[in-house]
Amino acid sequence: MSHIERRGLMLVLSSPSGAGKTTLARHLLEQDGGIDMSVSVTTRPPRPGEVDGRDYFFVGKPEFHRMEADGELLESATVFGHSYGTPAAPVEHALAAGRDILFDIDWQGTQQLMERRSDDLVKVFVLPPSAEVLGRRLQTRASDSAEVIAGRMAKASGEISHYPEYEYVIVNEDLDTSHKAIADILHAERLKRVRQTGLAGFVREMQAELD
Ligand SMILES: Nc1nc2c(ncn2[C@@H]2O[C@H](COP(=O)(O)OP(=O)(O)O)[C@@H](O)[C@H]2O)c(=O)[nH]1
Ligand SMILES: [Mg+2]
Repeated sequence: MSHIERRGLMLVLSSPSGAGKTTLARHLLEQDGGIDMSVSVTTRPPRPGEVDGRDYFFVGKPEFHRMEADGELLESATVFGHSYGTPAAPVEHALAAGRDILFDIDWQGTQQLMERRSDDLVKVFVLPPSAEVLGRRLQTRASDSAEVIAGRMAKASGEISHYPEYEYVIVNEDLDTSHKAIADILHAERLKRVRQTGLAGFVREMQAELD
């Protein structure tokens, strides 16, 4: 990237459960020093290995509702019977500082962000390569009960139907290829003229020297 000042962007990754979105998100965060994860609040109980404040902020229903009522959430939605939401303050700080933010949120949250922040939004949908692979991935995720897995399978088709609301679609067949696709999207989006807020001044100075 050039030294020209820019406004951060909001990269949204959505997909049905089991498409590999979380793996892709983790990899991107490791590889790219310019993007931070938006850590959501949820009323879902933590899974084994999940860390409060890293994977999610795990809160009770009263606290979730308070945050909602106080306008602390940029968006919120109910997914598989639990509430999820994006704390607004860290997002605003990061964007103003020219950092990008990655969101692992569903289509409902993406629609809300579109209403409020469409200029800053870059939307990527991740599809599994096949129904079979999706089913296998959900089954090997041992931390969920059979009941939960069956529920997720049944909902996958409905979630997948939202892919046309996204600008980019990645069919996650091969992880390396998908990692590269996301990095390419991010690089191109960062170069968009409207995001390079320092451009006008930069060009003006150049012209002053040239004239
Ligand atoms: N709208 C919205 N969706 C979220 C948020 N956080 C997580 N989600 C979505 O909720 C769904 C369930 O997430 P999770 O409980 O971690 O299970 P997963 O499906 O195994 O990733 C996923 O589709 C996430 O993208 C949030 O803050 N807002
Ligand atoms: Mg996930």
